This record gives sequence, structure tokens and C-alpha cells, in this order.
Amino acid sequence: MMENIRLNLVLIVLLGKTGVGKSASGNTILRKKEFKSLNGTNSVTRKSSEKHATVSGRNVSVIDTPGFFDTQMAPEQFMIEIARSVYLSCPGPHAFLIVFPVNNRFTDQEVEIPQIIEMLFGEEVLKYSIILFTHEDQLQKMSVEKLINDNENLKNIVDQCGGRYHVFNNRDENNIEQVNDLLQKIDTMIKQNGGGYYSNEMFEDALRFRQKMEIDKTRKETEENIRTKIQRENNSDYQTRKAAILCNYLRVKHSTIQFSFTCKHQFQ
Ligand SMILES: Nc1nc2c(ncn2[C@@H]2O[C@H](COP(=O)(O)OP(=O)(O)O)[C@@H](O)[C@H]2O)c(=O)[nH]1
Ligand SMILES: [Mg+2]
Repeated sequence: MMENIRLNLVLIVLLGKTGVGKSASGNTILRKKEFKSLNGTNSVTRKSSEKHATVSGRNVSVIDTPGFFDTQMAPEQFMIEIARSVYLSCPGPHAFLIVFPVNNRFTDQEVEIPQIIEMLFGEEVLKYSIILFTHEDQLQKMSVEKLINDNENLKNIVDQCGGRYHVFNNRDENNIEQVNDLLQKIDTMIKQNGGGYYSNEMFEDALRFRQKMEIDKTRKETEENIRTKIQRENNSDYQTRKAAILCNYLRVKHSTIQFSFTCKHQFQ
């Protein structure tokens, strides 16, 4: 686990809605235009991709992901790309940056984002997460601290990530200070997590947990349906036993999804 720190490697995954500045933030961190970042539908990221660079002597990898609530993307496809982001950052990212623009409204949908991330990645994930606010240039002299304290929804979002946040002005490409400060905050978080990273196993646990919940729900509904149907037709013991056998069969039939990605980062 400590190898990553020794090798100076920092693995970062960017998460958030479309248009919040994920790709622009990736470029700011890497200090080069690696990800397409533009207004308009042409620039929308629909695949997770990894880019890396040496930043202040650190080996930094950034994984950009498709936006949450993208109506043009099937939920299954979104899930595959989210899974890919974890595997691209194998053995698992050090930090998830949950991106929000400071100049946007913080609605109930925004407040739900950390919870959705928790549902996708498991309950450990917010320990490895930092809120990244973009568009600092549009704050107009207001401090981000005041913005957070004055807005209950915003405060709620930051609190869910243990109070960790950072601010970027992606228009100020030469500002290395803002990148170094972020790396510093990530280092502190890594230390707080005992040098560990969010692992593929945690993702697979979350995946299994979600699948189990879905399977349990479907199974319960199917069992209920069968039971009601059979009880309606005939209430004898024999029919009830037959229903139990059928329910058992359904239990066995459900299979789990397997993702097969290979680990890019090898540590010797
Ligand atoms: N003024 C300003 N614009 C930004 C900032 N960050 C991103 N943008 C712009 O916001 C738009 C969406 O950014 P993009 O990185 O494509 O968002 P993504 O969909 O989350 O990847 C682009 O036009 C960016 O240039 C920022 O800090 N300040
Ligand atoms: Mg993008």
C-alpha cells in the first residue's frame, strides 16, 4: 500500500455532472490539454480515459469520466465506464474529486451526488473524496468559505466528504500553486487513510452488494407473485411445496456481472 507514496504516484478520478469542469480540471492538474474541454455536446465525455504527467516531481495520473445524469447515455453504459475508471486507476485511486462549479445553483440533485457516489462505489468511498469547486474566477471577490457557510446544500455536500474541498480557476493555467495545494490536500487525505487507496475490491464489494439488493428485490417480488398466483389457484400443501421449489430454482439462476480489465499500474 505504501509503495504508491514511495513511487510518488498519485491516482485521481474526476466525477460529477456534465459541464461542471471535470476535463478542464484534469488539464489544469496535468498542466497540458489532454482532455477535451469545451462547451457544447461535441465535447461530452462518454468514455473514461486516463492521462498522466509529471507535476512538481510527482507522477500524476488523472482519470476523466462521463457526466452523471447524462440523459444521452444508457445507465448500463455509464456503469461500465464508472467501473472502467476504477480499473484504469488500478490498484485503485488515491482520490476521487467530486466536481461542482461555484457559479451554479446547488439543488437537491447536487446534494444527492455524494450519496450516488457512495451507492456506486461503496460506503468507504467518501473517505477518499474531495469536493473540487471550479470557476473560482466567477466568485467575484466572495470567498469560497463564505459561499459554503451561507448555503446549506453546499455545506451538506462538503460535510459528506469530511469537510474536504479545494477551489480551481481553470482559466488560470499557469497557476501551479492551486495544483500543488490540491496535491498537498490529497497527501493529507492519504495519510489520514493510513497510506491506503480506494481498492478494486471495495468497488467489487459495492457492486456485489448492489446486485444482491437488486436480486433480493426481484426475488422477493417473484416469490410474492408466484405465491399469490398459486394460492389463488389452489391452496393445497402440494402446490405450496411446488412454489418453494420454483423459488429455489430462481435463486440459483441469477448470475453476477463480471468486469475484466487489466491492471495498468504495476508496482514492484
Ligand atoms: N471561467 C471558467 N470556465 C471554466 C472553468 N472550468 C471549466 N470551465 C469551462 O466550463 C466548460 C465545461 O468544462 P468541461 O471541462 O468540458 O466540463 P466537463 O463536462 O465536466 O468535463 C468549458 O467551456 C470550460 O472551459 C473555470 O474554472 N473557469
Ligand atoms: Mg468532459
